[in-house]
Amino acid sequence: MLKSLGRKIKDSLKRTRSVLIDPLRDLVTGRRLDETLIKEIEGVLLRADVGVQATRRLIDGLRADVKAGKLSKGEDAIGYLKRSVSAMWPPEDLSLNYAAEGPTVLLVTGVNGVGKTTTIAKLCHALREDGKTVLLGACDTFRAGAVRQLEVWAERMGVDVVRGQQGGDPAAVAFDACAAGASRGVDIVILDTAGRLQTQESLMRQLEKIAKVAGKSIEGAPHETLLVLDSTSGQNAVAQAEHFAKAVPLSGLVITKLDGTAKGGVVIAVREACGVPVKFIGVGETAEDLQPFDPEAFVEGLFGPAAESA
Ligand SMILES: Nc1nc2c(ncn2[C@@H]2O[C@H](COP(=O)(O)OP(=O)(O)OP(=O)(O)O)[C@@H](O)[C@H]2O)c(=O)[nH]1
Ligand SMILES: [Mg+2]
Repeated sequence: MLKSLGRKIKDSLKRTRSVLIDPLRDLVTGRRLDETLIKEIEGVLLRADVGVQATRRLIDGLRADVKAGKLSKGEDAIGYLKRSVSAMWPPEDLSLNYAAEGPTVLLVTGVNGVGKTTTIAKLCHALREDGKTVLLGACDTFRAGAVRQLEVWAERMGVDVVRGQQGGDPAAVAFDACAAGASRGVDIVILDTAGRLQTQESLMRQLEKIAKVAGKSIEGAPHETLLVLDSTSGQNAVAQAEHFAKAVPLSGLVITKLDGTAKGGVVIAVREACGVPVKFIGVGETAEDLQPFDPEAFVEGLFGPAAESA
């Protein structure tokens, strides 16, 4: 499902490149890789939202390689960063985890406005292109207009939505959606949920309940619990990933809005902070603007030479 398009990824990282690789190149060109330069590189990484933890590890490694005589020119730092960031994603399966039998249930969560519903529409689009049948569960019974928003996408895509009462129990909608998915024999059930802050205890418990109830309806569900993070929120996204991962077992992350931000370095920060794999990235507002996370294309997009303007 979904082919990674290096150019689309690179294009979406344009603004991030302007605070990361562009200033790095300006800094290192023709200079010796000494402590002054290392400190300046550290400053660029921090400003580009790579995060304190990842930056520290990368800079310590850089310093060690310089001490060991492996690197000496300023330009060497770029190759080092590219290699070290690549090594953060050893080969792992980043595709969706499908149920062995019966519908696969995807639970989508995250804080308010990060792009959950839009991501569901994009996933739905990609799955439909793949010939899969999809049913949506409108478990955001909280926000007025949330169900309608999902229904508008669903109509465009030609898929059905299971809904409940406004203000009703979202877990009940999850149960009904899974049950309907099983009885209709659909391939995928995707559950949309209301935005919740990671610090809202009762809402985090509600999320646990939604997951549990889905599992009562379909064995092994949810087969994927995807946390959606908005890249424009920078280091706050890291805190969200850490907190949600403690509340529910997450199987994947979706990092949205990379197209409009200079904070794409946050993908590195999130990776360093929690082991949950980034499975998809959002690179725009239309149904086609979802990309599978491709570490190689991502690192090339961040640190590689500029895209040709074709
Ligand atoms: N540029 C850009 N905008 C996006 C992306 N993903 C989502 N958006 C926009 O972000 C806004 C919020 O998206 P929603 O999908 O409603 O977010 P949500 O998490 O469901 O919001 P709540 O249900 O209110 O918590 C919308 O205007 C989307 O068009 C993306 O990858 N890129
Ligand atoms: Mg929503």
